[in-house]
Amino acid sequence: MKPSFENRLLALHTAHEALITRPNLPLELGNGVYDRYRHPVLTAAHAPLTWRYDLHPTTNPFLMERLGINAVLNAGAIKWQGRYAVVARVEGADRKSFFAVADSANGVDNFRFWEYPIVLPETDIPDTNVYDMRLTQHADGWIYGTFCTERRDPAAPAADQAAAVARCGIARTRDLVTWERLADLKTRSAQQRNVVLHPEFVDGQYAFYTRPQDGFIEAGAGGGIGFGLSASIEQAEVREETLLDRKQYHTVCEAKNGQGPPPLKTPLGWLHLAHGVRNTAAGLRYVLYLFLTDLHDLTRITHKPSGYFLAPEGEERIGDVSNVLFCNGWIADEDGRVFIYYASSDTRLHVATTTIAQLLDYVQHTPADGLSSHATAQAIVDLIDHNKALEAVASALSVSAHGLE
Ligand code: M1P
Repeated sequence: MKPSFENRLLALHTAHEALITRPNLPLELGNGVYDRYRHPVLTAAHAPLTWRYDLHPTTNPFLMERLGINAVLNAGAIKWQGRYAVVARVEGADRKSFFAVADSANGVDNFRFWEYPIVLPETDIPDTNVYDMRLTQHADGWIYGTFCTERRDPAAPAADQAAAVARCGIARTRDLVTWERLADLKTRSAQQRNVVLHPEFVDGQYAFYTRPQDGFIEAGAGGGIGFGLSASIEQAEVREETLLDRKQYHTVCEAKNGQGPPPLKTPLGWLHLAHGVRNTAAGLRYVLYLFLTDLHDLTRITHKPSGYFLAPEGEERIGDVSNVLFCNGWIADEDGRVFIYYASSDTRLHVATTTIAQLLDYVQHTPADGLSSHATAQAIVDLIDHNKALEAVASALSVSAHGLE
């Protein structure tokens, strides 16, 4: 027998609450750099029932889902009123993404969406799709969101309904509820994605990490993560971009790369998290990597470990766009703990936790990419020899300790 409307509503509500309040524990052992967690922190199923269902028996007697949610992914993040808040990219079944705030007391579980999603104001040229907001608590007192705004390419022929133009949209808020939309960022590049506002003024100007690209998918001649200044934020314009981190042959960012969240200021420099992309027979593979830039010369990389820091594992490998990790939000607590919010395969959002001390150790002491198989094998030989030297010291110490007995 079909359950009554009331019973089905109760069952839906019970399942939703159980999902949202499910504890999330770190996976055992880990790699010493960060801890992964057992469950994602946000999925499509976390979207409130009120967003998806008409809950009135007269207008929805079957209690069917009216507005499906397809995925919850790439989220900006910020510590907000003592809680861990993310502005997630929520993608409807209709393929349109929008932003919505969810927060949690401990940063690893019990994330709950706020009652309403954000209805972002538009510019004179309405966005078709907006996504991947980076949140920057700026020295000027505002919280800025920089995100990708996508519109159909006006030059594309009618037969081509896939060609799009991606630009950087900018909005600001003081409470994560009311947002003021500013003009889109102007740069020389035909397209921009993954644009991030630096949290401090640089030479009295607003500073942006950019990712110039020729086409909608291909970065093309846009050689990597760029950096540039703008006198205004209301009419932001970066006239000159300096390449900060280039894409490079046979590395994890051979095809393209992009800045993740705003960098974290540490005593040793600005700590950056970025994504690197390479092409494979199975399609693009997105992984996350770290690097450190000089505290004063923001375009100078001082440390860059080889390879990836975080790559898709297990169920993370599978989703709407498989083999993808993407991160545009992290939170550093005053006690040094760091919460990294990363999405897997354009489908769900996870957390990994670590500390500034671990991340700095990782960036300082992981060898840089030697750019050849020979160099990689040699780095392992060096590590083995280092460990053998320690063994020799340990056994010498043990011999002399026994000798003293
Ligand atoms: O599908 C993977 C990612 O692709 C784009 O990132 P990038 O511009 O670096 O290629 C974005 O659409 C991102 O949202 C998505 O996760």
